[in-house]
Amino acid sequence: MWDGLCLPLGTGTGSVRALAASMGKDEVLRQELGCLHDIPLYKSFVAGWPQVEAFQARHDDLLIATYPKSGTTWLSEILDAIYHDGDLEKCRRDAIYNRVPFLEMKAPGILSGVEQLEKTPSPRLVKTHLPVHLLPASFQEKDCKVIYMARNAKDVVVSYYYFHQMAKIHPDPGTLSEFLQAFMDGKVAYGSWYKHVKGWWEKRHEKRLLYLFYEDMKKDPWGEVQKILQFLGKEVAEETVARILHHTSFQEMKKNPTANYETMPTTLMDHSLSPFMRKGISGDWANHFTVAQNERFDQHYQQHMAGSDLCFQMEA
Ligand code: A3P
Ligand code: EST
Repeated sequence: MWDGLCLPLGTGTGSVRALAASMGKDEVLRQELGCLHDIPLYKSFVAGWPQVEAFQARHDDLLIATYPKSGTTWLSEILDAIYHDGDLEKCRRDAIYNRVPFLEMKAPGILSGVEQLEKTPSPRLVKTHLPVHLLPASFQEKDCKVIYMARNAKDVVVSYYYFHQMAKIHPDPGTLSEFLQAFMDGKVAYGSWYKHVKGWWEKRHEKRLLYLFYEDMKKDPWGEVQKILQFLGKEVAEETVARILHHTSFQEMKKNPTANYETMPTTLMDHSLSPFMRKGISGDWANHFTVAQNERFDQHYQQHMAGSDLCFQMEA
């Protein structure tokens, strides 16, 4: 199956749906996770790991690193718009998952992230959810810039729960209570949120790493985009920044088929179960956690964040 026909999942590719239907979806749908070193991960991604480990980064690659459901797509859309100087036609040239290839992505019948990246001209934007200790060596060797975006654990776990329902590569998440336990135990794809956010936080003083927070981006998108521009060494006119912020607002991205993942085959992502662009707010966890769940989560959180100066805004 790995040698099967390989095509990018494009927005305008009529064959994609037929391909998805015929590609042996049972091989990826609702499977147990495999294991990549110390983290649980989709078995198909684990199978593609040798190519990821050997990936050749280029000096002018920009890596977008996140724990899943932390605003990856939002940050990707912002960066693609910055890279195209706010030209929105160019931003609509393809789906976000093709404009910003997903490094470790591998699934039967479609181009892997590495294969997509090899075909992408520089300067490339690269998406990853890998924890810092599993990053392929060439990103360090080539001294690539990295933007990490973190989001508070409670909103991540709720968003991840809905994502498990709609993105069928994930195992069945069960009840929210069961999923909360799996998340706290690090038994979800990409492993422990705590280790992920803290691992990248330890690198925050490196000159070529910018550590951002979803909650700051919600509260002050203008200020956060200025931080990004300064980090990239780019100057952009104020009206261009305003256009980029409008284009990347939740409401605009939700209705934009090149940003909202609706071009993915429904066999892989079923937006009728939960849309990819779900709520886009901070503090939604409070609509989902019971008082008892919140107390248990807080206790666990304090144990696992003890001694760290990494702080999150949990409230809206
Ligand atoms: P919710 O499920 O809480 O709504 P990722 O891209 O890392 O998978 O993250 C997805 C989360 O980011 C989802 O959170 C999604 O709604 C939110 N998101 C996507 N675009 C956004 C935007 N423009 N503004 C705010 N949140 C956004
Ligand atoms: C999309 C966004 C994301 O942040 C993580 C993942 C993990 C699994 C991915 C899915 C996704 C997009 C759709 C797939 C899936 C693996 C197979 C499927 O084709 C790429």
